[in-house]
Amino acid sequence: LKYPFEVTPLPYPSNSLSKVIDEQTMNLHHDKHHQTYVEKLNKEAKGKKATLYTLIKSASKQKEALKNNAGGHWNHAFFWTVLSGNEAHHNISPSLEARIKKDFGSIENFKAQFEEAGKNHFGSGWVWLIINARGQLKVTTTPNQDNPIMDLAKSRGLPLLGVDVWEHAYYLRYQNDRAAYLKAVWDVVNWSQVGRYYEEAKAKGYK
Ligand code: MN3
Repeated sequence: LKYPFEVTPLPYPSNSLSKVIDEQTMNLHHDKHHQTYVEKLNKEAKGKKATLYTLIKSASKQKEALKNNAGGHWNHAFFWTVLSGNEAHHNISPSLEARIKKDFGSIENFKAQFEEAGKNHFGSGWVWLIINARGQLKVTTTPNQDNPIMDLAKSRGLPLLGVDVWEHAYYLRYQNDRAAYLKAVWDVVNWSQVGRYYEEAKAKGYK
């Protein structure tokens, strides 16, 4: 992805996650919030030839506004792909399940750690499942629109799953109850896609 950047349509109807995330939230989130990050990113990135991934990876060298909006674009584009209302996408692949059990003890422990990290993250940000350069799965959070690919992240690696914990992601239905949103979101995680990101990361040497 390079300048000019654009928001692609959601990969599913905006009401298809409604058992967990209501249609209005999805429409506002995709059509307004994500769109605004992309518009601001295009102002900041005008004339630059670098890919979105390169801009993000070198975040510490970028202007604050470019970093924030590049992260906003990457994070949201990623987020849409790791959600699905389709039950055919809700099973964890055997290889990823085995890895999660190895690194977290059990799926339940992993989910509890992920929810706890997201709940305790102060202010706006994201909670992630990443695979780091040593091939370990880790749960981490990032502030604002930072992400674990950025060179300035406290815990770096490739994201396999990311959940937006900005209030705009959950406020209409869950109000201030971020914990309830995080507990509910498992019902719409696209584990098929998360499993593909895991296989892609292994193919890149993260194992
Ligand atoms: Mn958001």
